[in-house]
Amino acid sequence: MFSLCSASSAPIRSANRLVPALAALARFKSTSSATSLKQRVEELIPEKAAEVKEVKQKYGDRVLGETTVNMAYGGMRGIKGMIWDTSLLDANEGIRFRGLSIPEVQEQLPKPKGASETTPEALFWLLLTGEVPTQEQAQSVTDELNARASLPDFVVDLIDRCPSTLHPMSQFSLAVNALQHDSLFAKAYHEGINRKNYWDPVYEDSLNLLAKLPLVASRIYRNVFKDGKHSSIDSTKDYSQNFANLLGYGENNEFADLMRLYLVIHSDHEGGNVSAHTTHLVGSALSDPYLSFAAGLNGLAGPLHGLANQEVLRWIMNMQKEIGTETPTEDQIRDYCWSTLNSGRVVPGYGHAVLRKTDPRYMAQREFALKHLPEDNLFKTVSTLYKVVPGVLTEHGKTKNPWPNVDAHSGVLLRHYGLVEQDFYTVLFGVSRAFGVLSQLVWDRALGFSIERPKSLTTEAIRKMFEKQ
Ligand code: CMX
Repeated sequence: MFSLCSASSAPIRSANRLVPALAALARFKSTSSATSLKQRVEELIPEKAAEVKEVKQKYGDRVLGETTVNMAYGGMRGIKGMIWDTSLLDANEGIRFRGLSIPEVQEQLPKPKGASETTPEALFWLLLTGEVPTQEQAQSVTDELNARASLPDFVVDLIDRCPSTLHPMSQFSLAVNALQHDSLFAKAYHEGINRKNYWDPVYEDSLNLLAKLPLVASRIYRNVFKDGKHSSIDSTKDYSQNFANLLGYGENNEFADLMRLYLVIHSDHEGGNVSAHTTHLVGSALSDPYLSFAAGLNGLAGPLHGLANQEVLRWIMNMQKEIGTETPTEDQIRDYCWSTLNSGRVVPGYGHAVLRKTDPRYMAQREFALKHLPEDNLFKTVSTLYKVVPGVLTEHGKTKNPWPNVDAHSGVLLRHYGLVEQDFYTVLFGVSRAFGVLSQLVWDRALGFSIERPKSLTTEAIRKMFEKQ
């Protein structure tokens, strides 16, 4: 499956335009009869290691790009300096998971019986192997996760003792750090595991962590916003249905489908974004998956990253309140955008560091809304924003990308089904993000990636460097 021709480059792109999609997608079919994900990953490791060795031998000295002084000051934007095999972001096309676009993932990956959307379990198989799983393979991941879904008593106690005024993301990060108590990688390292085998306990920790996340997240939700009563995992249901049940919205099949969609599309966005890069960076010091992911969550909690989804809804609702209508006109929205920009704030949910077109994750959510809630007033406002904001931001002239990102749409969907507590939204993003960053973390250790240590400079050093010339 892994070939020198990167899983996320030319062939599938040309499949969109030139050759029949089915022929191109055949390469995503597994050639293995492995029924367990771990078995399949183990089969693939030598193949992938050989591929990396070959690439390093052939192209190791080639230059990937230049680094300018502005890039160093500008958040390292555009510097190519990291390997992230699970997904690749194209500025115009958006994200591809192992080469598959979001619509292709929705179409190709198996869905549970009665569901309209594919699952994060099926996506996890794709992210880890580069192969579209069969129904049975996806189900095997569901079964594995259900079997591992329980929390140690002290973690339950820890979450229950958090004041409801502590932000849900802080509680989430706290609980994930506490789960580190049972890290198999940390234990194996302490006992002197051979570095060739690092990936094995990292895989186990990752599965255990993924399995526990809905219990942690829903416990926080029900403690902070509801009655503090909790239910348990139903081993006959998929991850998203269970998560919907735990949150208290499981009776609504549309909400379970929304969870499936949400958890799939927020999972991975190549390696340079704050939550992915942080997880990868901390993991490179051989911190275990719990510590690495908790670090990533702390980055996701920033308002320029994952917290933007709560900011978007707050901003829209303030706008509705200030204007005095649930369905403001285009002119009213335009004026409100300008007042936000003129007061030195960003329009949340718009712009992106890499993307230069509308985020396909936004479009996937918009399509869900058009299908299930076309008459929702908040959705109508989100649609009007889509008409107005790009023009305003273009006229404003600062942002390189005036188009909406994923966070511009998620809140309106959650709110429609009654999940109105905005402060919880980034926790949902975090549960999803775990699928992406943990699958790459398994490969980081399987391929023996180095501890990260880029070079930094002082301003004075830069000045001297060029004054000399
Ligand atoms: N509203 C107002 N100004 C914006 C803007 C927006 N939505 N997006 C970018 N800009 C401004 C930047 O603040 C920057 O201004 P300065 O030069 O004064 O610093 C300028 O435009 C250039 O920025 P950029 O190169 O286009 O974008 P960046 O890579 O610096 O930042 C992002 C990307 C997402 C942080 C930015 O677009 C932003 O703040 N958007 C709003 C918050 C948001 O939606 N975040 C979620 C992103 C998705 C995610 O990670 O979850």
